[in-house]
Amino acid sequence: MSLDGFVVADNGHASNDQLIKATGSGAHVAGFGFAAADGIYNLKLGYYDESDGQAQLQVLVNGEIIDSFVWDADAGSAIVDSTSYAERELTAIALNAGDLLELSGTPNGGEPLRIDFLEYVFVDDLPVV
Ligand SMILES: [Ca+2]
Ligand SMILES: [Ca+2]
Repeated sequence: MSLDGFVVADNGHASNDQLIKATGSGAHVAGFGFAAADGIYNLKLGYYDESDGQAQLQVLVNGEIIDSFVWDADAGSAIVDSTSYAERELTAIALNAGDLLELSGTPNGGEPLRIDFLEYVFVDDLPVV
């Protein structure tokens, strides 16, 4: 995984006790190569929608934006804990081995884009063309 502006931080609330967060203002990108088999996948992003900011995040595949959303639920606390934890699901995403997946976002206020995980679940084979 390449982290441009993100750092890995230890936090007991996160899975594996680790998460990534932005280190400053402006755009940040975390990217990694998709290493599993070609197919249709559902993606699930675990992150922390804190109450003291409205960060913005895009999910890209090979540079194409497939999702963009603002962290404006602000339902939980202003820090990382179980009340600020949120999930975003993207369904039926076609992925090929070697695709570049990127999380590109801008922190806001006291919300530094704390992301716990991005997982993918195989749904189906790619359609035959
Ligand atoms: Ca928020
Ligand atoms: Ca905060």
